[in-house]
Amino acid sequence: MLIKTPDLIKPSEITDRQLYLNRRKFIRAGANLGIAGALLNTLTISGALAATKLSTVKNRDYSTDEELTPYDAITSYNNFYEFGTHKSDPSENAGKFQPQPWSVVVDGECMKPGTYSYEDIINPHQLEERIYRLRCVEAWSMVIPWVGIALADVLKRFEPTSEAKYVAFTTVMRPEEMPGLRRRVLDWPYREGLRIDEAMHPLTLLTVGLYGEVLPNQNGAPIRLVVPWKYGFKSIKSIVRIEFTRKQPKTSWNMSAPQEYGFYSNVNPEVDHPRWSQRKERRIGDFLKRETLMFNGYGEQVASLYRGMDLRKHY
Ligand SMILES: Nc1nc2c(c(=O)[nH]1)N[C@H]1C(S)=C(S)[C@@H](COP(=O)(O)O)O[C@H]1N2
Ligand SMILES: [Mo]
Repeated sequence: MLIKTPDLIKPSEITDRQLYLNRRKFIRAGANLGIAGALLNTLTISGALAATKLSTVKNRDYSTDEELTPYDAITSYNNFYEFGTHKSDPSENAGKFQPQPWSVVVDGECMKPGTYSYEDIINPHQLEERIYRLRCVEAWSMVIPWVGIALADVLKRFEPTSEAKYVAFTTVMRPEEMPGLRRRVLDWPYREGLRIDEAMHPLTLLTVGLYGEVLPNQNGAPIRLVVPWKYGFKSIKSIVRIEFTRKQPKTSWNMSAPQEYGFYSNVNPEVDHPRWSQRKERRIGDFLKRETLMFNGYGEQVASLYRGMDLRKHY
């Protein structure tokens, strides 16, 4: 099987792959224009390294069939404040970031705490493709073909105890590679958390790729969370710590503006953000707005998690 992580690729191969991708792009363009491949060798190698292909099985049960947001939009219109607060900052500033080698500290209420490498956590044979809607709290949305593993399958291996009521996640903090950390727009490191049943829900994905290739740095390489029924900020990027806790953990946006961002942050068109409505959203690429769906359209699967809870209070 042809699965490689970036640290296993020799520089010679990277060059070949970049050339291959450039050629593929060029051939596509050339085919339309009716020109031959004679110019191919003059192409220059530029830009970020090409991504590595991942072999996956598509999970149709957990995929929407809506039109995919183009790769270029998903990878150039980002929120990743460690690289800057403008949507174009992450793709422009994340080139220095080193996502390999990688390790994650697992601690708190579990029987198997420790420091685990990327390879310990991600079994390439378990990778699935899942096409999810992502709804940002800023009222835009995308449809993204993620590659990942159900978070539950990863967490179970650490054997959480009965005291594990929540799971807390932390993003890496590398000022040398992440220029956005210089400004204290948030109380770094970026932190997020889920209740244990949310973390164990089969829709919750530990994500390592998109469009069948490893995650670009700006999308949270090498490991990020994706929780499709919650606002995008719950989907924490570049995770270096997973802690099982008894108490509800602190989360970055809640600490920064508690009246605007709650712990749950389920997509909810009925509960406005104090400064704007959440009733509608603009799908990136669309002209007209569309209605936002309760739980981002995943209500059938997740509504039962919140039975009996006042979702205006627990926003
Ligand atoms: N560490 C970290 N994770 C983060 C963010 C961030 O600024 N830092 N932004 C969040 C927000 S607001 C959104 S909408 C999604 C965006 O993910 P994408 O850029 O892959 O679309 O990432 C989330 N995860
Ligand atoms: Mo967001």
